[in-house]
Amino acid sequence: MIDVFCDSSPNGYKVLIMLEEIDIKYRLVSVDLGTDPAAIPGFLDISPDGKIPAIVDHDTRSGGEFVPLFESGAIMLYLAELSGQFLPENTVSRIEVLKWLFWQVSNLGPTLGQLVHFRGDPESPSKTLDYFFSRAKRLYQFLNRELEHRDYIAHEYSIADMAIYPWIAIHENQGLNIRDFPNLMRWYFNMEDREAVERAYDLKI
Ligand SMILES: N[C@@H](CCC(=O)N[C@@H](CS)C(=O)NCC(=O)O)C(=O)O
Repeated sequence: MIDVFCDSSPNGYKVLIMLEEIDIKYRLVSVDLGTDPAAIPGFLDISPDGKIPAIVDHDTRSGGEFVPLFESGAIMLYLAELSGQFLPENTVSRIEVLKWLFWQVSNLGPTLGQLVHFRGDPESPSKTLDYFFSRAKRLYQFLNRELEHRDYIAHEYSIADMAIYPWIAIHENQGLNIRDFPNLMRWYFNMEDREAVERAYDLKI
């Protein structure tokens, strides 16, 4: 059994989509980030900086140890290795997926996260808003170009698509119109139609 500490934010949904895709039992522990993280039993033992998502695998599948993990990219990788799904074995295909996964956690997520943060603060300077908006638009344009000749970002459906989707799902909060990016929009609606994605977003968190 895997415990998943999560809230309804993009970093959390990445992990929930993956868990819904694979056949592994999990228990969702809802985390209200507005409250004291120390009040959530076990949370800071798994995620000492109080961030979600975090998981602990109580089964001793991986070498006889419990596995506590924070950082969504590491969690996605762990679940892919555990299930043997959504991360190809072949080195060239595997590294392609990891390239996009690292790109998501180091570039797409932080940029779009900052944009959403500053857009939500009425005191944000327009210079800051303009900066993050232009960086975000560039990332959307990049994804749109990359998806022109393929259905999924690393060719086959993978943990990289699952990591990217929740950030694009909140495009309205970023002031971006998905219809301005037709290849990205096609990918987005494909993703939205997946049963595992629907189930993840239907969860009561
Ligand atoms: N790089 C981390 C980011 C995790 C993160 O920033 N999570 C946010 C919610 S989306 C959080 O826990 N924020 C609470 C805080 O910063 O105290 C990951 O990909 O897991």
